Amino acid sequence: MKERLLELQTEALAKVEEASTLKDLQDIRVAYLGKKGPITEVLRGMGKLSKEERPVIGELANKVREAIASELDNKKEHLEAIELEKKLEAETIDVTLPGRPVQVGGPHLLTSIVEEIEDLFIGMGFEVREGPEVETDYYNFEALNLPKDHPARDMQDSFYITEELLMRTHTSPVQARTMGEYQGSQPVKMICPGKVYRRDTDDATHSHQFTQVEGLYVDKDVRMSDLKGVLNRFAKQLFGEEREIRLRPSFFPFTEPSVEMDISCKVCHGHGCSVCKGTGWIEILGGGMVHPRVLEMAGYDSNEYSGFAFGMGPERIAMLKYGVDDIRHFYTNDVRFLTQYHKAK
Ligand code: 2NL
Repeated sequence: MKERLLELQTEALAKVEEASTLKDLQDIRVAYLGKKGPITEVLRGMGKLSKEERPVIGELANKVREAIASELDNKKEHLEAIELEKKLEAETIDVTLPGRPVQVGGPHLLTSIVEEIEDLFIGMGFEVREGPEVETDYYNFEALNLPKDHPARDMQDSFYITEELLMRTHTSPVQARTMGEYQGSQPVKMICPGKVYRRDTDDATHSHQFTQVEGLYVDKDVRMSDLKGVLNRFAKQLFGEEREIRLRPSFFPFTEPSVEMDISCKVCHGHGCSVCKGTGWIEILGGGMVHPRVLEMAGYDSNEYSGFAFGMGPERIAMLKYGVDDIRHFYTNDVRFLTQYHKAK
């Protein structure tokens, strides 16, 4: 029996030595130390032994069992360490690999243009003001010399909400509100950018919702030459110092006299091409001297105060500056269009 136990120990230790996986070790543990294993079997047969032999064999069997168990534990620790090492190796991060590009957003072309226009006028001492998009009939029309029966109201088919409320058709009501607040007590020098709404069928050059930037300068002794000087600086800074401007007579109900401003065509330098339709000039905005009735309605004495006003469409400005051929590009938000202008300035 003693020999059998020592034989089992040698055999088991040899197998532990050979084992290369944790599963091998588990199998060896079950085979040698399990309930149905050979050592348990030896211990079961101890009943047949003499009184003197029994403690000797019992002690040896326990020693053999401990020796195998201890070797199994050692080997297990060793295999686990190797496995961990392998896992760490497999999971190493190669920091020298190229990174995955991330899609970065940027300002919308319209936002960039409006901000550029704002910066130009801030530089000439204008204040930026905003106002409501849902307006009263009074501020949108009446205060701008467009009484209820005025034929010019037909020109601007509007989105009405009630008889008295509508989506503003221009940003002028923001200026009428500002003048109305001051009631002739101080000068006004402001621009107002924002969304405006008109009942129109959308196509390449029309949109039922678009943006406008209007400007107003009211003070003592403001003249048409001040308007021309401010707009000339604006046009040259936005489109290039080599561009020229010209003013043509026009009509708006809220200005008298009224003008339209053109800039010289960059493509043909004034000789005539398809961009300027053969004229050498491109129309970019309208303006004029604030109508005395508009000043009076806001509480300004038109004998003491005068002013100029102008309005432009940033979509049109951006289309001219960047050669965009369809106004709908600003609103359909195709990323292939939008991302082209992320670095534009
Ligand atoms: C255009 C023309 C214009 C104005 C806007 C204005 C505002 C006040 C008083 C007088 Cl409070 N006028 N605004 C004047 C003339 C033209 O806009 O073609 N806009 C896109």
